[in-house]
Amino acid sequence: MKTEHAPSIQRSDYTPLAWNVDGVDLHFALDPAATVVTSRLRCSRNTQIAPAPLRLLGEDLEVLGLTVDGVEAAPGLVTQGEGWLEIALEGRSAEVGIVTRINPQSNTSLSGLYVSRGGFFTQCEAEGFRRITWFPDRPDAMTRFTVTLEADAASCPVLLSNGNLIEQGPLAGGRHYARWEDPFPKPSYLFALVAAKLVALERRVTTASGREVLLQVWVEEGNLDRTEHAMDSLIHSMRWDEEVFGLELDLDRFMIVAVSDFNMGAMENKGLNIFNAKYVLAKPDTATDVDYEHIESVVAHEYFHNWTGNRVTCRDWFQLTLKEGLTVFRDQQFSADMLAVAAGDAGAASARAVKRIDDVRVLRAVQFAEDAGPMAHPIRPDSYQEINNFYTATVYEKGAEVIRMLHTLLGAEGFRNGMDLYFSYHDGQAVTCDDFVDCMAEANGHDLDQFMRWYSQAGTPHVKAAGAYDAASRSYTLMLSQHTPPTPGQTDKQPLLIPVAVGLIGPDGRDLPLRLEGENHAGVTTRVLELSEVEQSFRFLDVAVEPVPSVLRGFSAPVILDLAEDDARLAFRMAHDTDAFNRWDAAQRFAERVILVLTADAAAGRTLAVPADFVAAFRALLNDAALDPAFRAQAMTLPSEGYLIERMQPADPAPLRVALMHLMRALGTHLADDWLALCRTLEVTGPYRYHPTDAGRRALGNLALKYLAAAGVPEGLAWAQAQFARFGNMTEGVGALAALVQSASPAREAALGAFHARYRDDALVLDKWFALQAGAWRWDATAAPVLERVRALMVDPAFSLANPNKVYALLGSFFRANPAEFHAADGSGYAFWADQVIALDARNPQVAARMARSLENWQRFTPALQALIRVQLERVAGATGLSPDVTEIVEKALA
Ligand code: 0A1
Ligand code: ZN
Repeated sequence: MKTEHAPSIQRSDYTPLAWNVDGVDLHFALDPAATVVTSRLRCSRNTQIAPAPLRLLGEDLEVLGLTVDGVEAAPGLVTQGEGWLEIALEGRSAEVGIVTRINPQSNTSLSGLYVSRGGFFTQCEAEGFRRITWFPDRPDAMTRFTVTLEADAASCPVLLSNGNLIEQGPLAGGRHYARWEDPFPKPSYLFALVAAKLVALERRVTTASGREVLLQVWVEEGNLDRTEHAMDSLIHSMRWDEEVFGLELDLDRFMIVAVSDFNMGAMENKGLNIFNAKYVLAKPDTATDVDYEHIESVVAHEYFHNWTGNRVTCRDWFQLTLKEGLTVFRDQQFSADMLAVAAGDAGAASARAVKRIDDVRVLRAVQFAEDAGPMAHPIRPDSYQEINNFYTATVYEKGAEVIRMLHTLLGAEGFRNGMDLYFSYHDGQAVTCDDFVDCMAEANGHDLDQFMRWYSQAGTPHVKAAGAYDAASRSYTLMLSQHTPPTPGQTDKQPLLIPVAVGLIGPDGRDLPLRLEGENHAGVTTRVLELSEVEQSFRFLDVAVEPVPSVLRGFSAPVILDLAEDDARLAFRMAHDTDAFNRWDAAQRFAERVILVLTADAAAGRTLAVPADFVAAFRALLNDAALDPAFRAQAMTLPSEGYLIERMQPADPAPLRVALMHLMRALGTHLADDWLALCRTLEVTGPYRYHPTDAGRRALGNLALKYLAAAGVPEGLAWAQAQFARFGNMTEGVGALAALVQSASPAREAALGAFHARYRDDALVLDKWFALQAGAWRWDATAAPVLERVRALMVDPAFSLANPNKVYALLGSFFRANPAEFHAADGSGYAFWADQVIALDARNPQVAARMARSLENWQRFTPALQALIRVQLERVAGATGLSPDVTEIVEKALA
């Protein structure tokens, strides 16, 4: 454990390295309790700056030896402090030798070298390498690595590291070794090793330039039949990056390894990507369509990092969005293209919109909340206490939106030119966000100075839109204004450059051609306006009739759009907006309005009534067979509770839940015949395939069951039970189970029991079982609080606080996906939260901090809830030996 109050690290404090490590030879004598790491660093002085000692970083290391140029380092040469060690090296170059001993088996933080199910694995981003050996563990220290692994041959027959295998063989005492050499200099955060009992699915493919490369997906033996989809995803990613960005795999071998214990999704270590097993393993019987989709995008994400992250990396961790925002944007584009191609010409636009909706849902529910709370930070933060706390939705998802805006402003070709210039200037370097945007500006002759404010300003901007039609001059004026609310440490906000895509819809539901004042060309029906001032108006000419504006099409900027629209207008756009994203958004806005009114009525004890107009508009969507089922499923899924809580002032989860249950029941009851008829048209025949058309049908069918089950419609419940009894793939199985769990049906418990019996030995499938129960609503008013179930599940033999996936499935779902139960009026959820955060922190601070964040926006809630939360936040803040990770979260929450 580090110091109790971690100091804040400032972006402005960056200083270059005094010594480069040109090469490192690492030798690992692997042993679960006592691994000896021998390291030889070939150092050369950075002659550009004033002489200074070599500074190495280390954590929880036992030093067995330290030499300089082969001679034991004299004590006077070495100075040591908390987490660092400096060696006063002479001359222009030196070789430093260090031997350390570490205990991987007792490493429960899953950062550094650790043991999982008998194998050795590493996780070095962001600062895990310093838990392996002393090193300049920062991303601008780029080094050529040669790695020798030595381990017991029986328990660890497979020995992997980055780059190329150059030698391997047996050793005495039942041990063996392998030597790997990575031809590319890299920062230590991209180092990886794996020593375990694994098998691989292999493919040989030829790259665009004609090189044959070996691809491997390594898993435990029993999981080999679940690797095909990850391999296909990898091959598709390779092809896409060649075609879209001209980027080719630069290694002879590319490996993916699945591990059961992993804090995050996956890690892009050079040539040796290590994945949370959840994002590798899939077969129809165990993985849902959504799992297949996630695997495809995570495999792509890690693969794309090979160029955006690895070949060009970050100068310091403040630049994290340089690699993450860009790589998320790339994986989003890849997934959209994959969906569009599979959907064919007729379905491509809808398929792309469905993907965009998915991404925006996450952004609005998670990132907007982050931007409105105590952890709000710009996509390029100015300071942090613990870097692990900054792998955030802001850095990743808002960062991707910022890249998307560049793509929108510069066009696909201009963006590609900027990327080409970026690689031509910076390949092999550790650079900054400014370097990236400068390349975009230079390649396009575009001034992006104002655009850079997106990198430095936190908070979600509000864009207000208001239109006025002038029949006499046949013109329509759209007034746009922007305002970004203050965030911690940033009270004054400057106007941003915001691309606002706009269309005007005529009374017949068709888009009108657009001609902006001062411009000649007419004909386009969606126009990207550049809002750069606090307030600006845009005048459209030759507008024959009063139009309905459709603003922020495709969600062209990560902002909150304030546009006054009455119910009739929302219903009109819900039925006619030609921009599929905005059509969905109109449905969401209408639903949000209805839900917030119902919530206020519930809080005041008034009778709840769902407006007939809303039900009619909803019914029209449900029955619009011309619409792609995947889109219909999106449009009829209500806004998430997390998002709605952000829209309430103050947030009160109990009446919100009452409102949501009432609305689900009403839509299930009033539209029961429509839902049942829909179910009959949606069945997918033939063997399971992961395909957007089939997935869309299954998603809509499962949604129909959810409404029917919520309303207790007997035929709907019977349908769910029948589907559950004979499900042929996990999407149908979990869909039916979810519908039963979200109902008052007595069949609920039997289904949960049957599911457990069938999958008791399958950890990943059981995660779904844990998550469903932790996220369950109480449809039966006599049922016990969900917290009781969560407590009971914690003692289930399949549950373990040591496994992050289990923690996220059970505790994460309860804290984040079940606000009404978690925020119970007696405060029991909060006391439980504090107990778990403290218990987790002792073993895994990163996981504990992620759980701790579920209460960071506590000041949104009612005064009564706030008072209860404060007590628990203070209890956690006062716990002894608290990690810097959790300390930063709770201190910022309480500040
Ligand atoms: N760079 C990885 C995610 C990752 C980040 C941090 C980790 O440990 C603290 C682990 C993985 C990615 O973007 O996929
Ligand atoms: Zn990433």
